[in-house]
Amino acid sequence: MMCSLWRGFSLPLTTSLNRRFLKCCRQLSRSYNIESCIPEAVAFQGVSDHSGLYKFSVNESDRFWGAVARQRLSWISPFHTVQNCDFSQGKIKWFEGGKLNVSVNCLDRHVHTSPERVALIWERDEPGTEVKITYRQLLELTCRLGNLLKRQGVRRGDCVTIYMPPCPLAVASMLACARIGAAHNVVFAGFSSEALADRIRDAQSSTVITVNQGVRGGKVVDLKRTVDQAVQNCPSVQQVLVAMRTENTVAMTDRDVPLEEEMMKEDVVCEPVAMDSEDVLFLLYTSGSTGKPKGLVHTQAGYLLYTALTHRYVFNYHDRDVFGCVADIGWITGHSYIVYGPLCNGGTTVLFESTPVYPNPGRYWEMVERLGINQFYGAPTAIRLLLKYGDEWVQNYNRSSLKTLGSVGEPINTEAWEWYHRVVGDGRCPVVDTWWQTETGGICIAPRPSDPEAEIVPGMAMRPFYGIKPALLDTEVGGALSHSSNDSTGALCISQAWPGMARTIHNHHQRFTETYFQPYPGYFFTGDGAYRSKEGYYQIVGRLDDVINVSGHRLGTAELEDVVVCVYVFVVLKKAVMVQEDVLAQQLREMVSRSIAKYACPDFIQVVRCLPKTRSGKIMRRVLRKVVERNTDELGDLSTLDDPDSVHEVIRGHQRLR
Ligand code: 6R9
Repeated sequence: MMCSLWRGFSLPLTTSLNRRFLKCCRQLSRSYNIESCIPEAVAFQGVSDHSGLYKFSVNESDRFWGAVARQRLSWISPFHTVQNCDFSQGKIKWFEGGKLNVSVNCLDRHVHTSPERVALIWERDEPGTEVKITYRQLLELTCRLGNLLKRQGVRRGDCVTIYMPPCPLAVASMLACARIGAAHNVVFAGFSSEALADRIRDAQSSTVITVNQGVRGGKVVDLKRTVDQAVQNCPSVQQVLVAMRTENTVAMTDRDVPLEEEMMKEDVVCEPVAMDSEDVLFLLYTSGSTGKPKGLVHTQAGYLLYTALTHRYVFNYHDRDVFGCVADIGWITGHSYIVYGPLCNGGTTVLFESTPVYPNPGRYWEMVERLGINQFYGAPTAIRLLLKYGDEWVQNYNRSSLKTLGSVGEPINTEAWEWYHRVVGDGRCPVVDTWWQTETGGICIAPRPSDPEAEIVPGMAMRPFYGIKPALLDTEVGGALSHSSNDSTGALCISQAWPGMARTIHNHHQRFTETYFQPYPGYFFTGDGAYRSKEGYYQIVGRLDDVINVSGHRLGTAELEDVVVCVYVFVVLKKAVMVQEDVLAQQLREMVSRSIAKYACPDFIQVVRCLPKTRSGKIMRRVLRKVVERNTDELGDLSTLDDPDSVHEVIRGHQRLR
């Protein structure tokens, strides 16, 4: 029974159950047409063209978001106030008075119209073994899990920790929480037991959901064992639900509950709870540059609306497209663009379990061909890695299904952008470089949020999404001066609220206001620096805490990274490149003085095998800086570090160089 659940999801569904089921859905859903677009929603308000619509969305944000929320979401009862926000207190509330259930919006209403449409394609580690789950099946799994959670004592307002790789039961677990009114706290299944324990303790979870083992890049990982170690130090945990990803048995204690076995005993109908718009949907921990990880809080209606809308318009997603976001569900990208945005839109979304180089560097593109992926969304770090292996790995596969290529997580340097566009997209797919954060909930700046024909400049995030009003503030004078003209640089802030933004840091509202609203009063501060071009397009120049000062000139890291990585340069060479270090150093110095300026020339150049990166692929620059400053006792929070050896190697190499 367990295996069939993982392999084929061939759950029996009797006609009578089916009827009950649909009746339940019908009561909850209103007619919904994914093809209807925003301009129609606000057309009655006299707006017809795209730039007019953007202006309307920021100038008349209540009318804009009110109309879109009524059109796009199914409400159990309507909201009375569109927004009630005050940045000075960090108060953000949207759609007050409204009641809805997120799982109904993501599942039931699509089951009502097209039950056999594929919701999830689970791209398992071994190529060619994918599993497809329809909306009907996903609703069934969600309901059974919801009932199981209730039987295990999970109540509305509780927070369930999910420690699972991307798989249908992980998505069903998230939606089951939403269905019964619990919050979820997904922890990336690559985190150590200490990092997991920290997050479970902070969230005060009584229930953890995990799998016996994970499978990634041909390797089996004992996830349940990590959970066992973690919960030893988590007194709040009363039970661990264990799904079987592999057939290997694991030791079970009194606390452990065999998930598939128990959920199969449950009913396939689970009454959705009517949630207030501002009830918590999930916590997601993200590490700051100092201090403990922050549990950012997202709520129901605003988050769902914002992810659905950005998913539809930034990627130009259309009904029946196959959306392939290769992030992990443990990051905000996975939450917003694998789960909530695509499912709210009734889309088909891919869950990628493997790595970009398993079993070989053609994996992504072989998958694109086999699954017919239309929108591919990945990270610059993977693009840079694949570029090193050469074009053939891409060209071996048919990529004609691709329509849009997305990038997220870091600035995408020109070489990677150009390769992605020319080689992967055959020069015919727009590359959308999407800027956003865990804190923003969804994409805020992207090339084509409103106009599928708009110009795209390589390496620029370009334009704000509907309702997003960016501002560049002067970092030197404490934000007193705001740059309103074009061709200027500053701290990237957002000057009015949008529905997708985080509401607080779990249990630390003061830290929330201090971090995001106090640095520039009246604005949400992103922590990133940006440049606004003469044409008014935005380019992200990297984290402000990464800004480096060379001979009195402020340099954003992205600017330098276009050529090399930093002024103390760490160089990672392409595979099979053999070069003497001093020759390389000379060449790099010449490149920098030619492309940027003489003053930017690096003093030290260190060749390394790899850079210390977070598990989501961001370079941990603060760690590099500490190494260079010889402050290796103060490396800070390393819980997100992917490969601990990388730091030791960098330290050893640095010592050799001095
Ligand atoms: C979605 C995500 C957020 C930080 C953000 C910025 C960097 C993300 C970017 C980008 C340049 C882009 N970032 N997208 N920088 N261009 N397109 O990654 O969320 O993990 O919270 O990271 O990532 O520095 O502030 P999160």
